Amino acid sequence: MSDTVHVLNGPNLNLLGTREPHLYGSETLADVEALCQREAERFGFALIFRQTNSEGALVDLIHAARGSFGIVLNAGAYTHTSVALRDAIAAVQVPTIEVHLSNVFAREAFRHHSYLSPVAKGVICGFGPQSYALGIAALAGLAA
Ligand code: CA2
Repeated sequence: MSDTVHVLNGPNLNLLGTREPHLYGSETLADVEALCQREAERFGFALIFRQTNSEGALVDLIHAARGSFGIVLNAGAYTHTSVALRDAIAAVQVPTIEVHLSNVFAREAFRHHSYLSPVAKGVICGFGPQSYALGIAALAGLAA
């Protein structure tokens, strides 16, 4: 439990690799999971990797991460809208790294604001699937 990292994915990320490759690349969510599995093993973490399209279910997945080592969270569009997710992150008191595949600051203005960043340990964006690997490495760095 305390050596487990939860990688949580929000809406539409199940479509990765099937549409909009110019924005999100050609790797699928299964490819991202495999990358996270390799990175987690490198640091001796157990990995729980989940995706949901539902805001409430994502709140439940954050609650389920209570007592774990950390969370790597790509909340997708809920990043820019959800007070519920922000409150869940603050409530569980688990170090949470907010990640994005794309550089949200190079995109539309509405993507520049995140409700989650103020309660996240840190934010990584713009590196494609590598953002997730960097998120896991960042959590591992907290132990050092
Ligand atoms: O860059 C990211 O990782 C985002 O979190 C992705 C979200 C977007 O709303 C955020 O602003 C930035 C969108 C995820 C949608 O994923 C798709 C993947 C393939 C095809 C269509 C959507």
